[in-house]
Amino acid sequence: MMYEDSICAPATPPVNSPIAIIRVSGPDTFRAVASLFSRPDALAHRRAVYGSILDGRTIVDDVVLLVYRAPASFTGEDMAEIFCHGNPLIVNRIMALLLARGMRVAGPGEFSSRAFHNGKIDLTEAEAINHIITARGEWEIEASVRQMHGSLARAIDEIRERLIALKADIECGIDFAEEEIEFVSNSAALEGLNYIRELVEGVLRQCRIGERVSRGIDLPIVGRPNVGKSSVLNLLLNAERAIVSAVPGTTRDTISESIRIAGMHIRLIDTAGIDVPSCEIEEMGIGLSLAKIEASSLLVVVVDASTGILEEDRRVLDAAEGKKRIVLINKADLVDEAVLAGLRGELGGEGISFSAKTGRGLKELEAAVRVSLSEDFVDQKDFFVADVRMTGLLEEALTSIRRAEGLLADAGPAEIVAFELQSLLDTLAALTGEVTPDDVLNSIFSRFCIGK
Ligand SMILES: Nc1nc2c(ncn2[C@@H]2O[C@H](COP(=O)(O)OP(=O)(O)OP(=O)(O)O)[C@@H](O)[C@H]2O)c(=O)[nH]1
Ligand SMILES: [Mg+2]
Repeated sequence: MMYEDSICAPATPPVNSPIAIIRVSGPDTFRAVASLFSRPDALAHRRAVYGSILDGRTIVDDVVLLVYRAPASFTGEDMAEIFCHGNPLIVNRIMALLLARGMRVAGPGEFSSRAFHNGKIDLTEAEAINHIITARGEWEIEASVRQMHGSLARAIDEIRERLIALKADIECGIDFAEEEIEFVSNSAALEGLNYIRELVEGVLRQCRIGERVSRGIDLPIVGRPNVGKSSVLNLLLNAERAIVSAVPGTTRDTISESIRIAGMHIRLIDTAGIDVPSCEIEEMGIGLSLAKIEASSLLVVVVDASTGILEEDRRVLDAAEGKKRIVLINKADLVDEAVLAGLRGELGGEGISFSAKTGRGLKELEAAVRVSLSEDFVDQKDFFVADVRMTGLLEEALTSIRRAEGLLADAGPAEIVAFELQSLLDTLAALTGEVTPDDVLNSIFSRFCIGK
């Protein structure tokens, strides 16, 4: 698609910084930048040229100007990048000069949208680029970079190729129906389709993992009242985030904060102590705590070394049964080593001697979190970053595969099977954006930053 208008936008935030970048894209790019640059003749494809931006005879700033000739640019159009000094006043002034030359300020994601329409990237790659910018953990960045290089696009391609071949086989059977030659047996077709379903399920699973990773892994800190849960949270955050007091039942609501452990974005959740409630508010808080235990796959259970393991602690440990849990024997500073060893024995050898007061055990806790997470994610580091639209389409694809499987199993008419496979192909095409309505595309790209 050729766009007739040209767009420009700062690609860096409006703050004082050493350098800021202004991007320009569209057919008027070269004419516009050449007209405000001191060395227009030096400009050449992908060559960084040092010179001045001029407003008439006034020098606005000295910059490095880089131009890209279509189609060898991010958007696939003629493009320029102006590297000026990072003062928003300078950026605004250069922007004004560009606007005076007939450019328009780009909307959010408009550069990426042009790259998409010009066939430079598909939607899975566009999504990945956006994720590289917003990711909050190294793993997410790694996966996003792979996807920008086409990991998800290739996975979908493989599925489509198999599907096209299968559909062709089935259609062949339709064409030659009178001749009573069976081109593909129902059972062979079913087998082929089963395999395709497994591939789609695999992609969906990898997208779900990506979703979990980018949302952040929930890590609730649970336990009986007053064992030091809020103190543990504060220690991990290195901030006085939650109220700590000697009064049991201090925390009544859940408090969540983000941290990073082992390259993963984690949402630590402080919870109300689990006990027999003495009022309605406490009861609600305890309800929330139990819900957090239920919803999480990994938990930190805190017990109090100075009081020992009580009946209430057992109840919490039981509620966490079947979950991965890290037990902290907190307030280790108040007891001696023999007591700690005894408590660990009572817990069946489990438990890290911990003190939210002295920081003892912090390294072990982080290591334990790291180990649990890598057990969960080690084989799955190659997840995909997908938005709800993509996971929705994958679910739709699965439904349609199951329908086709049912038809094949019942030896249904080949025409209907082929029809079902075609609708499946259309769904897959929507994933990469080949057949995606404009309003959907607009809403996708509007989530991107301006200048991206
Ligand atoms: N000596 C010592 N005291 C601690 C330690 N951790 C917490 N405390 C004290 O234990 C008391 C309870 O701490 P909190 O962090 O409020 O406990 P909590 O589990 O969040 O309590 P609730 O919110 O009421 O369920 C406070 O007086 C803390 O100062 C520790 O490691 N050593
Ligand atoms: Mg608390």
